[in-house]
Amino acid sequence: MSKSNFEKAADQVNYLVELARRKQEDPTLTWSEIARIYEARSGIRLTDEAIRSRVRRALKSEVAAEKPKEDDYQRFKDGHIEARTIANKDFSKMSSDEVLKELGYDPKSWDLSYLRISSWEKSGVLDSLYAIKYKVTPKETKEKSINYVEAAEELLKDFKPKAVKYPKVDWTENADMKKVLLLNQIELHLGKMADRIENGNEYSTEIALERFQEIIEQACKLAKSENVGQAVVVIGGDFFNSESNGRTARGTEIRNDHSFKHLYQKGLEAYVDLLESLRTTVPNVLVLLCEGNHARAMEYFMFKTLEAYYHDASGIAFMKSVKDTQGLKVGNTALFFNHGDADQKRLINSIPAEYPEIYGSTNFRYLFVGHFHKLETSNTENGLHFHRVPAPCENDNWTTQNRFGIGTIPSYELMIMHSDHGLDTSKFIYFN
Ligand SMILES: [Mn+2]
Repeated sequence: MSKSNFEKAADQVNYLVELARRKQEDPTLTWSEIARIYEARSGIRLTDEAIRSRVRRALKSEVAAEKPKEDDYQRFKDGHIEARTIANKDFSKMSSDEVLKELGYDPKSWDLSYLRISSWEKSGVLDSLYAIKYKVTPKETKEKSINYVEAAEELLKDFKPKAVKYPKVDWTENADMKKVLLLNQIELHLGKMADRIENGNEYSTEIALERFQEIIEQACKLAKSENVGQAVVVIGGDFFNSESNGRTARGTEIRNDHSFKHLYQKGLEAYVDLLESLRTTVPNVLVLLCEGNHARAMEYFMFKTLEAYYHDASGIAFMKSVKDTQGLKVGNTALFFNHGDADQKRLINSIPAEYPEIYGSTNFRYLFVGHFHKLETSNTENGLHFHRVPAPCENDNWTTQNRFGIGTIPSYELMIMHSDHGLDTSKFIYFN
């Protein structure tokens, strides 16, 4: 058997479980389509039957791993028990006494005070299983006199102040505020599709979103291991493949695999995932806009939607400027951003004119661009590092026909910039 692209066996199991979830969400998805999605990720071609049995095995192992642990059984001072378990019978059709017997309690001594049943049947490929949460109370405790202090404690134990929108942020106290994790423009081209038969590459919204998740994971891992105190997230850079009318910002017709509503929704969810993950890892997150040339309006709207979503959240800020070329000063380091589709020489020369204060008060200066989907880095004479970021997306028919980027490995570069001395760490994520 050929070697799979998965680093760990657990990654493969998780991916198979994810495929089961997709099949459940979209029953029109056939097993041979799932086999193709799996092949794109793993590099292994399987028959319909083989992928089906792998998914079934993965689901079984997941259920086994999630069976109740010791913590899921709790006996309280007053004798009542709260627990969770998994059953292969549908308790909803039974009487309380029958449920108690099934759970191993004598109905003469116990009352069933609470029961919640949720179906575990995930994909139709596994026999029905049910997650059971229950509370049983011993009969004799009812006659005991009431301890009001305990009763009050019991009442208040689940009391929580009004639900807050944002989760608790826990980062290390000693985060290094001089280190800035930079998530540059992500040329994801969400909606772009490439077909293996047509041009040798497989790309879809699903694959794009998987790659985006990988970027989130690697970014948080790097932020933790390097103890970074700040993060800069650049939104734009052809994150979307086209405007809502199915054309690029300049009018070129584009073929997408989903409608703009679907893509906007998925894109927005992906960025909320990213920002939530970063916000709980890094004390200060700054988000800025640097639009690409494919979906300028869609990217602007997404930036504004996220800004509104986070308007009263702590630890996250949105840059007021929405200019095409952005400038940011972090101590002795200057960060400039542009999509990179304008004339390169004019772009480089324009930076000190547009941002004289930032340019004149820093020693380490970087201009980050995207656009050509390949890594390019050079040091200009007047001390501005020009850096073109690579793209995590695949070539589609148009780029293949026009011979752009053939043989380029899709990738994304994570960087840590230091406020004293510029580029500190660079880590590449390769997708292939
Ligand atoms: Mn692009």
